[in-house]
Amino acid sequence: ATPAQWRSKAIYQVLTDRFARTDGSTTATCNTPDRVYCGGSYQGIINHLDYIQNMGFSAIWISPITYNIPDTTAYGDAFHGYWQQNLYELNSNFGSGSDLKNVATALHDRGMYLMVDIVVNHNGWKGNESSVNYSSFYPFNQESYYHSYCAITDYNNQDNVEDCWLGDSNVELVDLKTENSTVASMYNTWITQLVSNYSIDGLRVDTAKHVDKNFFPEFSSAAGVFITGEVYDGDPSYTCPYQNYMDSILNYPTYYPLLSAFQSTSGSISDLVNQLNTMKSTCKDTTLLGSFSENHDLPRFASYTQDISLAQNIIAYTILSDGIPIIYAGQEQHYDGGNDPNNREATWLSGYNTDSTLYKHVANLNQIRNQAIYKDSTYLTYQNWVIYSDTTTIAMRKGYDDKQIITVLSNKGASGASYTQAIGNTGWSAGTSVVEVLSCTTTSVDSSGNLQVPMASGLPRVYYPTAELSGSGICGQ
Ligand code: ABC
Ligand code: CA
Repeated sequence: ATPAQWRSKAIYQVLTDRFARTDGSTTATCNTPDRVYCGGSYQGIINHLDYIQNMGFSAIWISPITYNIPDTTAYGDAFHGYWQQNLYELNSNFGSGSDLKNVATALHDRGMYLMVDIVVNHNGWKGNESSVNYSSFYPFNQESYYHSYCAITDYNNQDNVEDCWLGDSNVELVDLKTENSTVASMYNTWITQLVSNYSIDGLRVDTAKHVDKNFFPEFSSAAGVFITGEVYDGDPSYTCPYQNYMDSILNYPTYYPLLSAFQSTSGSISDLVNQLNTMKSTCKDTTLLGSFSENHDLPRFASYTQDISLAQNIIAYTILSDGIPIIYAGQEQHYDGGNDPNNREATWLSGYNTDSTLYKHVANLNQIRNQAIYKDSTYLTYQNWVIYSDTTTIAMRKGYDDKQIITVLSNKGASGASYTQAIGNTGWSAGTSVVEVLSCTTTSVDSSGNLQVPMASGLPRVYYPTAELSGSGICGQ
């Protein structure tokens, strides 16, 4: 699928090993510090697509599918999939090739997309750099395909970041010469086949900042589908240029001020506002970036604060700002694991609770976004802008006249007071009837053109025109 097609999607991220088991168990042990395979599978994903789709998602991102280090290392098993060894074989822990094809078919039958995580920077090796047996890798089975050993020691030196190795003596991430034309063309051949064999709609490229930028244009055309790259860096001037080499990147620069703004009741809203504007002026197209507030490498939001209102606000920002929203499995259950490996909890242990506060919240937010897209697809390319902010509030508009969503967020937290916040610049004229879709309250824009927003308990408020809701099922319309 193309970038334009992906722009309208909302992605649910799963580590295949941790989302759902074939046997449907909701009690099977998965002790995250053990870092072992817990039994999640492709068939498990297929069996739980209702859980995902009923939350409003239209795509899933699964962890890497290829053959990995087969044995247990000092960092446990390769359950996450990032220790690839053979590009042309699958990791059988998750099921067979036909199971994987069935995932794509099941998704496509629902109009949903499949995004697969891939690794082109390295192969995984159990042990230190001098013990690597290059002939055990495939197809990169000779030392000459790889950079000679050096550890990444200086993230300010891009040559060091690209040419040296990630990992350590427990598990080395043996670094490919992606700048070499033979290596690049072998990767291109592989990705063309992989996308075709498994009917893949999009790719998440791991460790993109460790690969030379010039590798990506040809690789992207060989893939023929949308690509979002993991450029793990908070600086827009470092990160945004990657969008000139691939369709999209994960929005790490927004992640940090977004987390800071909402992780406590004293977080800085102005830093978030500034970064929103910086991203618009620095990145080629913010409406294609992957927006997230959690992933498998970061501490869960609830590990910083258990405040449920703050969690609802950061999720509302993630889904209703520019870009393709990504929610990491377990976020909807308010999971609170800290750093890797604690942030990789099994989703099944929640019992897939569809009554949880955040499950319903994510569903409501995806539903209003999907409605706005359905009513006017240019909603997606309209760039979100800040119409009001103060030390605890950020209000944003996204969407053209009369089809816009107005989002009002607060970091006052669940014990925040009740008060009325007047918001101007909504684009709505006096008397326009709008619905606050999270509480299903109908209100009218006041005679001076302001929206009088009843704030309470630090909850987010999301407004959409009443006239555009009919037939949607939203708030009983
Ligand atoms: C294993 C163990 C861990 C143990 C570790 C040493 O080894 O499980 O418990 O601590 C996979 C597995 C991991 C595994 C690693 C290594 O492999 O999932 O469990 O850890 O064996 C991607 C994936 C990630 C994956 C890999 C490797 C890459 O999403 O899941 O890990 O294929 C770097 C990479 C990034 C990578 C990330 C984990 O590490 O660039 O691709 N993610 C700075 C650097 C970043 C760096 C980050 C974290 O630190 O700039 O490049 O990411 O180390 C901001 C700055 C940022 C800065 C952050 C911290 O602060 O702007 O630049 O990031 O303000
Ligand atoms: Ca590299």
